[in-house]
Amino acid sequence: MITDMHTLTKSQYLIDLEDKYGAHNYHPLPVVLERGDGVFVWDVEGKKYYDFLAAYSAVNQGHNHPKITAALIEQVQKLALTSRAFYNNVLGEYEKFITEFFGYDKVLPMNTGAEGVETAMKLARRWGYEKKKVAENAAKIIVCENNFHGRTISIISASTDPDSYGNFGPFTPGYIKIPYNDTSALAEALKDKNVVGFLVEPIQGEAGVVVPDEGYLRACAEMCKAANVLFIADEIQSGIARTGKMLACDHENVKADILILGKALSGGLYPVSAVLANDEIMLCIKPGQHGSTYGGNPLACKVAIAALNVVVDEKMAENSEILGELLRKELRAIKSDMITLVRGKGLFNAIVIKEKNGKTAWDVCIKMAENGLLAKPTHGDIIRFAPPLVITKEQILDCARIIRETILSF
Ligand code: IF1
Repeated sequence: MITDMHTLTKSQYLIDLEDKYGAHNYHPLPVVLERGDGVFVWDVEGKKYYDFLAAYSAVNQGHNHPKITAALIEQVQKLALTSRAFYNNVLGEYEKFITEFFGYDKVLPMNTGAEGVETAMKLARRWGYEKKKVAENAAKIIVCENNFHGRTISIISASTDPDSYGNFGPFTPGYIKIPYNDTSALAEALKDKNVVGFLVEPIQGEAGVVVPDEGYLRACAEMCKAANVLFIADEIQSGIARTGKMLACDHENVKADILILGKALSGGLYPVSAVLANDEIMLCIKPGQHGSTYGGNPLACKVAIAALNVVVDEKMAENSEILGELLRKELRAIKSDMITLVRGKGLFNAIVIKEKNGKTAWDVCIKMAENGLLAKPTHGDIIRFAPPLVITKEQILDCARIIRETILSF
């Protein structure tokens, strides 16, 4: 029953609207946001919060970054969408910019991260048939347990999380699932001559910011090369300066054969994803064999150029590196048996919470929200901390104080 707005708080009224008229595919924290600016967001009651989730690392550049919004506003008043039936004056410039930015021959532009992952998988299979001469429909892709690559049927077919794949069968075949951070398991899987690709998150985000051992990515890349298998990096969440380098793979000087970007590629202003690869792989897809209505639209291109430029101009990777170290030091100094683990790289961090007096990670997030900091649990006991990369040292220390005071209040 929707009571009129006057008898309920505005937040509750809007929560009730979503409950009645929206699919129940999320369980959000009971906070109704209305405005964002940089590291801050405000709810409909005017309460101000630090945003420590940054839309799962889509808002690395801070909410409504002026240079990205300016690029969006300027282009939207000229030409937003042509489809790829025709050329336009922006796409080629963007393609040149982003391929030179990351060092690849070509880019295939898409919109959401999942579309980028699907595109990468199609490229790997096509390369497998045309270049590696794998028998038709026999191509396999190695993935890691506890991965998260998106929500489409073929992507959840690669998932080991029942919440992702449960009751959505039948599933797409052609995956080999191995433990993450385990090079011997990869070596074993690479013996299968039908393997065309190894799809991996350089740091597993949804799993709870799981950082693999030093050298894991380099070893995997070398093993894939030796086995003539494509190393496919899903940097949709770990990329764009989140971990203290432009790409998480940069920490080990690994260059993926196929690089998948999304989220902060647009700074949260517009859905933009991209798949980058060299000609030997990219040219396996011919005209009319893949695409999307909005893929590579002029608006997305201008937003992405601005979003990448501000990351470099404002040294966001360096800031992420330095302040990530500081945040972990502050979190590790909290004297509480509720925090059993602090882990991360750059400003991509998580803490593991041990239930105390019946209080869980969810209760901690509710209390942090009351204290002015927004974060959300993943997999029950893990709280991800991923603020916009424009955050300052003073703000990080203020946030660490809020987290500390909240934890110690239980
Ligand atoms: C939700 C998770 C994070 C991603 C990686 C591909 C995608 C994602 C490494 C797909 C998307 C989002 C999806 C969103 C919440 C969020 C999420 F909790 F779902 F798993 F960040 F960890 N690869 N992650 O993290 O990109 O299609 O969403 O643009 O589905 O709840 P997308």
